[in-house]
Amino acid sequence: MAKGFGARLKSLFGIKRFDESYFEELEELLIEGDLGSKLTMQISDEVRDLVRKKKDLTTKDLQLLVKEQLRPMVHTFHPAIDRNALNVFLILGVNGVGKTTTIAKIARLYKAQGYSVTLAAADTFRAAAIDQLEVHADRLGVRIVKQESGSDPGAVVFDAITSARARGDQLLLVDTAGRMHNKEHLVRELAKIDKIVQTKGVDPAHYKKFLVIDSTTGQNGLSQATIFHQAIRLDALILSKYDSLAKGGALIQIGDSLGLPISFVGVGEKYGDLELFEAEPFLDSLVGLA
Ligand SMILES: Nc1nc2c(ncn2[C@@H]2O[C@H](COP(=O)(O)OP(=O)(O)OP(=O)(O)O)[C@@H](O)[C@H]2O)c(=O)[nH]1
Ligand SMILES: [Mg+2]
Repeated sequence: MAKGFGARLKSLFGIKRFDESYFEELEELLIEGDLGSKLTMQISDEVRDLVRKKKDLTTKDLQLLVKEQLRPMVHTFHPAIDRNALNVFLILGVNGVGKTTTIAKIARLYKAQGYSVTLAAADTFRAAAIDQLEVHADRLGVRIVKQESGSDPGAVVFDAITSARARGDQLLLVDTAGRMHNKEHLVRELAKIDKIVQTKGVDPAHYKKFLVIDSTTGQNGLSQATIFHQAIRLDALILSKYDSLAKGGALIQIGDSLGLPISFVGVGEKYGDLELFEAEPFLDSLVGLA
């Protein structure tokens, strides 16, 4: 959903001629906004209802109505870190979505809160991926555990957990590959990493799996997310590149279809460009209220 969606919704709501073409235009806009046909019809029906019931309907009444329809579909998860244990965050996503950048941002966030953070370079598929993570680790002053490119990502994670524990670290952020020879290979690798974290006895309460979704991805984001969720039960989503043309409707659909909350939002390329996800401002900007 382009940023213009809220503005277009608002201008459509400014029209007071509620004839059939009005509802056609509304439905078209909602579909284009990636809200899906079911939700589109639901919202359109609610608007029809409100138009019948309420005289002197304002633009704001209509924006609030759409927001109320969307609210039950948006959930928030702000991960808490147990200072007395090793917490492991696995960061997943297809290539280029912003995994490595997001890891650096999360590392900075928790380091600033006084936690000791280590990065694990488990994207061993691409040589440059390890170097990229190392550059971030150096700049941020956090430790990195790595092996040679092409080595087994599971072995990197195994070592990283062992050494992070030995040092008494509180947060281990695991970078993973988004690209593999094929989908089956990727799914197998991820399942293996997941198994190793469990075998190492990391308490499920301290182990969270995040899928990074590029906010400019439309409908195919849902099929991507479904593959990851099936391979390795996800805990939450991270929206990256929300400063670009965000597809808000698609993001709502992904979260709702998979029953996943949203944790963080990336709003730029700098380390400080990470926000905790909040439903209210997200929904306000979506319907043009903010
Ligand atoms: N504008 C903007 N750009 C971002 C954001 N997050 C990441 N990027 C950019 O997206 C590009 C890809 O980011 P990476 O962190 O390398 O993505 P990745 O998922 O690790 O990529 P692979 O390792 O190749 O799979 C980089 O140019 C980042 O600067 C964001 O929140 N906003
Ligand atoms: Mg990367």
